[in-house]
Amino acid sequence: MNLPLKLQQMGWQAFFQQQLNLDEFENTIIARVIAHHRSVYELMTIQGPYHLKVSSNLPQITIGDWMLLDIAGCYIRLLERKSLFKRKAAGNQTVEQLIAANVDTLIIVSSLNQDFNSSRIERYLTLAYEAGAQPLLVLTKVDLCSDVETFLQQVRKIDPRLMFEVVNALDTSCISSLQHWCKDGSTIAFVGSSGVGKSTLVNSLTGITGQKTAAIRSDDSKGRHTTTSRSMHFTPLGAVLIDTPGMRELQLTDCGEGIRRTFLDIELLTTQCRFHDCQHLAEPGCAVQQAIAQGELDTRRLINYQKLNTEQARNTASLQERRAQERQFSKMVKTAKSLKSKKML
Ligand SMILES: Nc1nc2c(ncn2[C@@H]2O[C@H](COP(=O)(O)OP(=O)(O)OP(=O)(O)O)[C@@H](O)[C@H]2O)c(=O)[nH]1
Ligand SMILES: [Mg+2]
Ligand SMILES: [Zn+2]
Repeated sequence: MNLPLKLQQMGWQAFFQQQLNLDEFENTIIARVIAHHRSVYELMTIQGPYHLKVSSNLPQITIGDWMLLDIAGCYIRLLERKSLFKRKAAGNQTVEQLIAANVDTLIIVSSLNQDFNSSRIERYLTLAYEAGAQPLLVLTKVDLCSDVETFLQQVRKIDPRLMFEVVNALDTSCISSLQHWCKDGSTIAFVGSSGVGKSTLVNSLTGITGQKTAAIRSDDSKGRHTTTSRSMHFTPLGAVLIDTPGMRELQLTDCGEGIRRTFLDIELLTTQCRFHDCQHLAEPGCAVQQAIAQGELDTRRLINYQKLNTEQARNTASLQERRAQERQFSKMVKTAKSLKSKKML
């Protein structure tokens, strides 16, 4: 895309516009975060690229965020987010990591090969609903698949209303079905395991081979983690694309609502169980077990529902505990500072 870009080509929408007063609109620089490096945020503005140094004085900022800068390029404030993706950061510590902000559509990419995994798709769906983004499942490598229907049967079991597209990501004519999602001003993020074709899709939709791609391992269809950081791309269609690295670990926190929406069928069944505290194991009058016995619900789906619920509850609880500890610590520091300033320490 030729620079400079118009605000709309950067994903600007009325939701953000209405957060600015006239003075701000005339006297500030509107910037979008297009990449987050260790020490600097890369920004895009209508005047071209900008940089902002990462500092502990700034709030948590992530790719996709909108912010206002003064004429000198100094940070003023972050605009309210339309949507926010986050996860528990990988590793043992319970800290939240922001993945992307202001995403309208989350494209969940899965290959039509050994990578396909219904439980992983449900995990991403939970993330999309929790964040407030529209999910779209894109099934790649149709050109290498001899039995698409078997995969589609599994997709329908996840949710018969789930929107999906089947594509060869390397074939630009084949991805035309994705073009109506790529409307002016909309922001689309791609997520999915390594090697499923996220960067290939971004290249095909932007019309340039800007993103490096690499062949997957032939023995188990696993990718090689070719993309290592999140990046934003502007398209001639008007949409803004966010490419992400294949995440090894996507642990959920604070995702109760997302789980409810992803597993609406199970949630509805649980209301019909005879006992209100039914664990859906072997209790009499359990509507969930009855649906399994009648072939209307997969045991796999129930197990994943319970697993994600337990995981998000555990992570949310330890996150709250950590926040409480941090609040207590900062209170202690404040008290110590004020005592010191009064020369009492
Ligand atoms: N035949 C075929 N190959 C594809 C398709 N989509 C992607 N590929 C190939 O699959 C390999 C992996 O694609 P990438 O786009 O690098 O995958 P990625 O999801 O970005 O992977 P990471 O960056 O590691 O997360 C590349 O060799 C692509 O050419 C497809 O629809 N058909
Ligand atoms: Mg990639
Ligand atoms: Zn039950």
